[in-house]
Amino acid sequence: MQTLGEFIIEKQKDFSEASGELSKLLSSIKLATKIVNREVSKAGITNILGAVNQMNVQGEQQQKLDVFANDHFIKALTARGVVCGIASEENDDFIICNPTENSGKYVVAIDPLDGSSNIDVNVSIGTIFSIYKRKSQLGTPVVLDDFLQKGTDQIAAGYVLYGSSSMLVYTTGNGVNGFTIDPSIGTVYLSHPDMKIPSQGYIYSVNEGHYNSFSEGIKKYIDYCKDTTDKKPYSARYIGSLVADFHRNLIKGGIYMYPSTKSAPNGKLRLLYECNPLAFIIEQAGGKATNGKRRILEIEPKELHQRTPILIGSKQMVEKAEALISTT
Ligand code: P6P
Repeated sequence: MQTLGEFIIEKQKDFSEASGELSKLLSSIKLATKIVNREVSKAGITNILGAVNQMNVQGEQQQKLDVFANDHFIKALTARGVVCGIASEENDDFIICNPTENSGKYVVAIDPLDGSSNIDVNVSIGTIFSIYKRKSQLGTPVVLDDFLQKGTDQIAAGYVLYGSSSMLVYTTGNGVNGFTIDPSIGTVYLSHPDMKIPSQGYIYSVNEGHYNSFSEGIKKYIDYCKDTTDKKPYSARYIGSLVADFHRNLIKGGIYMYPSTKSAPNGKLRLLYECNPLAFIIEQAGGKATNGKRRILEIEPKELHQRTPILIGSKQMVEKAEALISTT
């Protein structure tokens, strides 16, 4: 089986102007993935469980593994000199990498450990990342505008799922490929080449505890999912861990929704380092991602941690939801 390292080198030939910097960046993500995976897989037996007494920019209790993951992804991304700036869910402001040279060609937006509230109950969690070319001049410090680029401008995007087996899934705009970590030797193998999401699925993922505060259109779609008069019944599957729900839907078909609610009018999920990278991946896999009215990748970012409602998954399911939303 081909390793991730061999795959990155082979695919580098797809980019005639490739100077190897994106390959170096992807390899740094591979390194951080293996380090975080090792800690996540033994979280139960080290003192890394539980929360540190800090709150992150989201006002959420930071879990120790959050901090560990954030530190190691930032360290790995900074070490190779190809990244000039990082926007992380765990940091209020963006990070300037290598401020003396500012030579990095890329910026990265990352959620180092999404779903971390699930750590203590042993539910799969994930890392989500998005890669852009900087807009500002090489040699100058990275600026906010380098991060506020539309999702359509992403160079690459991916996620890591720390689960029963841990996987790295990513795209550079030429399809989606999944790699599985062999923990016994730490090698990462191409296990899911050219991933495609079924255009129709029978799984819907949404926190129905918020049902009463959803819009009429979202309620209509959820009622449609439950309706069995003239269609096969759907299954409700909601793990409460975005990467786990997303990955299952990518493989089996399905739709994940985090709509706006009365208390969260822009939804809960972040545009830069959750919705845009997953939207890039799902479109490359033949699926669709929208805020209910607009393609996620077309949304113009205004700030680092801005939220957006999201419906993402099988094309026909997302389109059915959009059609019902448009009638209200
Ligand atoms: P709720 C985890 O905090 C997360 O960001 C996603 O991983 C997950 O899908 C969602 O929030 C769960 O949110 O409001 O349903 O508990």
